[in-house]
Amino acid sequence: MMFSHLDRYAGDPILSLNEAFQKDPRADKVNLSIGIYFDDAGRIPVLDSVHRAEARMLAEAGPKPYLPMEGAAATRREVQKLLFGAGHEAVTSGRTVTLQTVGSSGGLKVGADFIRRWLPGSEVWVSDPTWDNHRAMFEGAGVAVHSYPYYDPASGGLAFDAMRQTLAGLPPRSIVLLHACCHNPTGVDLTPAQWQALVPLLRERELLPYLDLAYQGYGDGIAEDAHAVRLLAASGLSFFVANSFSKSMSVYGERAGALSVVCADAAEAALVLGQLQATVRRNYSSPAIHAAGIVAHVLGDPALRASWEADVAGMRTRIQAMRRSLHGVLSARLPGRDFGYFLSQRGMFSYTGLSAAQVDRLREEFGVYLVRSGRICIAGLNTGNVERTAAAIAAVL
Ligand code: KET
Repeated sequence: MMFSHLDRYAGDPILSLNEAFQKDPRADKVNLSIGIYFDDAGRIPVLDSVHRAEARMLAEAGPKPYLPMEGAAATRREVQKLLFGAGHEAVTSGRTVTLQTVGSSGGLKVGADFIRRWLPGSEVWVSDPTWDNHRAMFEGAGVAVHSYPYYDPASGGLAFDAMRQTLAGLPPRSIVLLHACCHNPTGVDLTPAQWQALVPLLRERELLPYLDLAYQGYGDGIAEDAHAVRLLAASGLSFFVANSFSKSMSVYGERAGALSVVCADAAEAALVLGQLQATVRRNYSSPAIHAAGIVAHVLGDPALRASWEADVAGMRTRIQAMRRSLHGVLSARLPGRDFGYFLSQRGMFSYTGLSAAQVDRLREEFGVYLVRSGRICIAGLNTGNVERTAAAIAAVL
């Protein structure tokens, strides 16, 4: 018996719930658990741009060698343009390195391993609350994780002063994990003015920001949602950014993502690239060639790019419409309560303030699945289920 001493894995709070949903036999069940965009018919869309990119790749029938550790050159170039904007000094100067990674999760973990090895005294501060896996990944890399105040339950908004106060007291070279847009799980983002106000603080305290950009395009727009990335790059700070195409291209299982590190100059960037390559080699050796092709074609071909941008706008607009419907039904049913947060929170998620017991009731009595923190994935709502889902939420509130 080699393994009988193992702790039983309790399961992941998000992924296990999604599995439980699949097994639920009720026809009218509603999946608001995992961060996946479903269309109005409740399906994961196949974007036309992605489909056409894949058709080209199939027609080309190219060989499938190993990619380099850092991924495909064309993909990395397109990611840089997407994140920083064409011609940004941080890119043209050569002081930014970008690796195509195995989803943004792969990028986050490679970055975490790199920090553990090369900034061994640094600890990570994540927002309270954050995506559960942030803590797990950094702790898994051997980096201690703490939190800074972020969500203000009283207002359903941002506790910005408390956040700033905590950040102002951190030791130099602490890593500050920030959601670049569409905060998961709360939907509460910093305004451009608040991002601007963070810059001098990050600089004075010598903090190292680590941006997670998993929902680009779901907030205000593709370029707009890169605001924080471009602001930090223009400010001259060094920072990390892990970005995902899972949601923005609806390619979850392809594992398409990237990790970029903005450095002081090109010489430093070359050192960083080398050690990131070494980190990748030790983890998964090299990323996926199919994901590389999708991203490079969709971003690099003007026609596919235009089609993709229109699809992202469509996904964003549909989510906003669902926010309005949810707000409308709940406000009508419970007139004494303020549900304005559904309208001000952005991206795929909102924090409902529902307790774990209320979440359990929603699942058991109404077949409505959401994470026990009270996070709701708005993209699981559609014109066919939003009214009864809102009614169910009103019933347990
Ligand atoms: N960052 C954030 C903030 C995030 O919400 C996810 C996924 C990822 C990174 C990972 O993305 P990827 O590029 O596919 O590795 N979040 C959803 C799914 C999950 O938990 O894995 C979710 O929160 O439901």
